[in-house]
Amino acid sequence: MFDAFTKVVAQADARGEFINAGQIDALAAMVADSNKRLDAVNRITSNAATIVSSAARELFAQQPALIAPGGNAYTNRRMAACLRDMEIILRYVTYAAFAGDASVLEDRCLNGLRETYLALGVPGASVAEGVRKMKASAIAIANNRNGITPGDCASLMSELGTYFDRAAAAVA
Ligand code: PEB
Repeated sequence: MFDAFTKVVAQADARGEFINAGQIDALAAMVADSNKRLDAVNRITSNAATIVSSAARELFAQQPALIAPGGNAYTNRRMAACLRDMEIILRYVTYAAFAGDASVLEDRCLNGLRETYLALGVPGASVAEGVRKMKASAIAIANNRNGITPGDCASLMSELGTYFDRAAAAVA
């Protein structure tokens, strides 16, 4: 598991090189904006239940077969497993955003997840759609400018988006 710093160290070491100026600039920019990153992680974390439940509600409204008899989320047990899976994925996305690196998400959550879903008969494309719905609401919450001094969060929000995109792509 890497963060943005240890990733740069590992890459430099693999080449036997010193850390170059471009890498230092990129990390310096990340540090300069770190309050935004921590705020965004805090906002998503404190709204996790809302993000999961509203994404799930939208998913089931759009794909009602999932919760009809015979659907993969039918029965309370499978519904609970589904909500839990969405929460797990969101939790790892917040770790990746916190660390500024996707490796924790890739290694501990997404690795093998497609195969797990195939074996269980969980429809990966539907999970991916749920992840995209969480992406929309998490970014809306993290990027909400009401009541704060608005700054430029464009690159942070697009970085955040890439973690959701990785999760969706891993299971679709
Ligand atoms: C992954 N999900 C399920 C299982 C596992 C995971 C390992 C099997 C064991 C169990 O039921 O607990 N676990 C989960 C995960 C990590 C992990 C992400 C990462 C570290 O350890 N069904 C749907 C929806 C979707 C869904 C599309 C969006 O119709 C999910 C939610 N996952 C779902 C369901 C099950 C499941 C299990 C319904 C239960 C399947 C079953 O038992 O038939």
